[in-house]
Amino acid sequence: MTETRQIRLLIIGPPGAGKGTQAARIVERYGVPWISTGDIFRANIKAGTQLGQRVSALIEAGKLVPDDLTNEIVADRLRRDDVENGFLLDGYPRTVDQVHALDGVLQSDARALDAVVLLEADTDVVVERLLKRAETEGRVDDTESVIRHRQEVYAAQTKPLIELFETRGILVPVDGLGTVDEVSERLFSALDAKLAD
Ligand code: B4P
Repeated sequence: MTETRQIRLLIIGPPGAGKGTQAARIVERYGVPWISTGDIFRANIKAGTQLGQRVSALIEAGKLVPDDLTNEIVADRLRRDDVENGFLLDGYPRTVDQVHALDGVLQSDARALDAVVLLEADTDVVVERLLKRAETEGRVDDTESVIRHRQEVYAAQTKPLIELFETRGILVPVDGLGTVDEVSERLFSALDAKLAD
C-alpha cells in the first residue's frame, strides 16, 4: 500500500538494528523523503567534499560527528520544499543536543513529530549483522572493534532519548528481531495504529 499524507517521522535504534533497511520501506509506504544523516556523510566522503574530509576520520572510528555540524546539515535539509508533506529522519537526532536543535527547527515552522519508531535488537544480533554487512559492502566502520564502539556510543548518547520521546507520547517500540519482512509487518501495524491515534 502506498499512501501520501503529512507525516513527520524518526527512526532510531542501535547501529545494525535495521534502521536503513526499514527506512527504505517506510518512505515507500508513506511517500515521504528519506533523510539519513549517515548517508549524507557517506555521500560527502565519497565525493571528497569539504564536509566529507571533516567527518571521514570520525565515522571511520565509529565516533559521532559534532552536534553543531550535524544540526546545521539537517536544518538546511529541512528547509527544502520536498519536506512540505513530511519526512523520515533516519539516524538523527542521536544526542539530546540534536533533539533540542530539531525541536527548534520544527517549532519555528509550527511542525511537530508524529511518531518515533524505536527499532530494538540486542547487541549480539546487531554485531553479527554488521559483520555480515562488512563482508558484502566493506563499510569502513563495520570492523568488530568499531562496531562495538558504536554500540557504546549509542548506549551513552542516544539511549537517553528513548525516555524523552516516551514522555512526549510519540514512541513506537518495534522488535527488530526476525526477517526483514516480519519486522516491516510489525512496524507498519504499530506505526499505523499510532498515526491513527
Ligand atoms: P548510520 O548510517 O546511521 O549507521 P548505522 O547506525 O550502522 O545504521 P544503518 O542504517 O547503516 O544500518 P542498519 O541498522 O539499517 O551512521 C553511520 C555513522 O555516521 C555514525 O556512526 C556516525 O559516525 C555518523 N552519524 C550518523 N548520524 C549522526 C548523527 N545524527 N550525529 C552524529 N553522527 C552521526 O542495518 C545494518 C545491517 O543489518 C544491514 O546490513 C542490513 O542488511 C542488516 N539487517 C537489517 N535488518 C535485518 C534483519 N531483520 N535480519 C537480518 N539482517 C538485517
